[in-house]
Amino acid sequence: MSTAGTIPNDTYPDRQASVDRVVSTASPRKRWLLVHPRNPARLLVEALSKPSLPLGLLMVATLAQHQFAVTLCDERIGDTLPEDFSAYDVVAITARTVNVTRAYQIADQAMAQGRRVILGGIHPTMLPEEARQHASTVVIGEIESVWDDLAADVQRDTLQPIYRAESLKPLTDIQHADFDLLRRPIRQRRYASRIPLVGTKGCPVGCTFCCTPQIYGKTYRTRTPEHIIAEIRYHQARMGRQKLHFSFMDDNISARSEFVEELFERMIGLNVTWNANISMNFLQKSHIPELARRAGCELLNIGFESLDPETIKQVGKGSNRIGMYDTVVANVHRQGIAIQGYFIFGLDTDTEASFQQTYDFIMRNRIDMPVFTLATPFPGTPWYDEIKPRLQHTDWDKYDVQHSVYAPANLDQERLLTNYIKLYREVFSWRGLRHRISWDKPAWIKLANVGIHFFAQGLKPQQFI
Ligand code: B12
Ligand code: SF4
Repeated sequence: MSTAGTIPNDTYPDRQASVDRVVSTASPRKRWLLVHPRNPARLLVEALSKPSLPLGLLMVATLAQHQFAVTLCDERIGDTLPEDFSAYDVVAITARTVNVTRAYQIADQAMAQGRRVILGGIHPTMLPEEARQHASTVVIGEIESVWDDLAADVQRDTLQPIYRAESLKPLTDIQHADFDLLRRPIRQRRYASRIPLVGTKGCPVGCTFCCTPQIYGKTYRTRTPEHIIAEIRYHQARMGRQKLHFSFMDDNISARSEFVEELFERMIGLNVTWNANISMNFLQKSHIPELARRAGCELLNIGFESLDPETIKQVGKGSNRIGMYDTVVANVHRQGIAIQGYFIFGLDTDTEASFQQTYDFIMRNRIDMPVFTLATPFPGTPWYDEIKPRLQHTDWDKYDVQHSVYAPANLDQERLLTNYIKLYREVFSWRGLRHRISWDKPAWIKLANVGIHFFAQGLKPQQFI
């Protein structure tokens, strides 16, 4: 288990000078600036709550702090980047597709000032050649699997252009993030309160639009329940209270049922609440939601995606059985657990009827927190290769699942967007809210629904293009 918890003095750059003076014979530690770039526009997910804690970047910092002086800069919470990067030897930047243009701006600026620039995260993993044009080095995949080589090369100044994890480390060998790196509680308060936690990585389902199978293949790795519970207790000790809210960052927590059942059993009595992405087929067994509730589950995130069997087939989501949707919802709701249901629009199989089917399903089943997304072909996925000749642009700022970037086969973009907005307005109308939301659900779900009600009133088709 990690010894995370103590921060070497040199994580504080302002204290570094005195440390360097004392240890005058040793060569000074190289300094890393770790950057989370801002998103181009306020994402809906961030308009309704504060930005989520940057777990990927924290994992990098957790490893780096043992050998280097690290400073975190998260533009999403208002941190300002220096104009002059000369205080740092390495500028390491995380990027998803939606913020990669900003990441490249920062990388170009740091490169122009002669800094070593390392790009990592989902987008550089999917398009390493593109990322290479802006950086000294690109890390493909998770940092833990390449760290030893990368760190040694930084020390010797022999950085290679690409580091690719040849084999993935067992998750039991990966230490959890050191949250003391956030330094002050005040900094932590600028993030959403849910604490990110990882139980598993990967997903065997293999949907064609998803990046996960490209990053991890169909490998599915789990930590042990003991590891996860020890991490929960680490947070309880750090925060000085038992009652905490966690968010599992897992792609799909349920791909190995013996693991997840044991985990839920062991979590009973910890006095925490949590949410997680979960496959709907796993919830067909009614004892699972019951176990989840006893373990503190407050909300499950379920990718229903579509009510059309053709669409489910097209995206390769073999875990979804449309005939079972209603049963799954009933099983979850019977336990008082709320559902965040994801629905995707704009695939080639979609027609105007898809919107009505989704509306009927949501209202009939009183889905607590529906999330609508526009089908976005992310580079590196099989579906991206298929759609590529039809893409209207690759302005990555707009690859945020709230922009239409190609015209689907059976709907022109105007009809797609008109129906999309209509669905938003109806599902989030006051009538829709009264019908769907049972008032015993957590306050934040009600508030988020009210927030989206107002957001939906102002929607215009142009903002989705
Ligand atoms: C949990 C999750 C969320 C959560 C939390 C997000 C967060 N802040 O972390 C929520 C629900 C908020 C969310 C929102 C969104 N998400 Co999301 N999300 C995920 C999910 C399932 C796990 C992410 C995670 O935390 N993994 C665990 C951490 C430890 O891993 P990591 O971040 O990848 O970091 C590791 C490596 O990438 C690498 N690394 C990362 N950064 C760096 C930097 C350097 C310098 C180096 C060397 C290495 C390195 O090392 C890290 C440690 O191993 C992923 C799927 C996936 N497997 O990536 C989708 C995923 C990242 N999300 C995706 C999308 C599209 C979104 C949204 C745009 C969608 C929306 N509905 O609005 C928003 C964008 C939010 C934002 N601000 O960027 C896509 C991104 C596709 C892309 N190409 O960019 C993914 C890949 C899912 C998919 N459809 O394929 N998401
Ligand atoms: S089930 Fe979810 S995580 Fe798994 S491949 Fe499909 S979209 Fe990705």
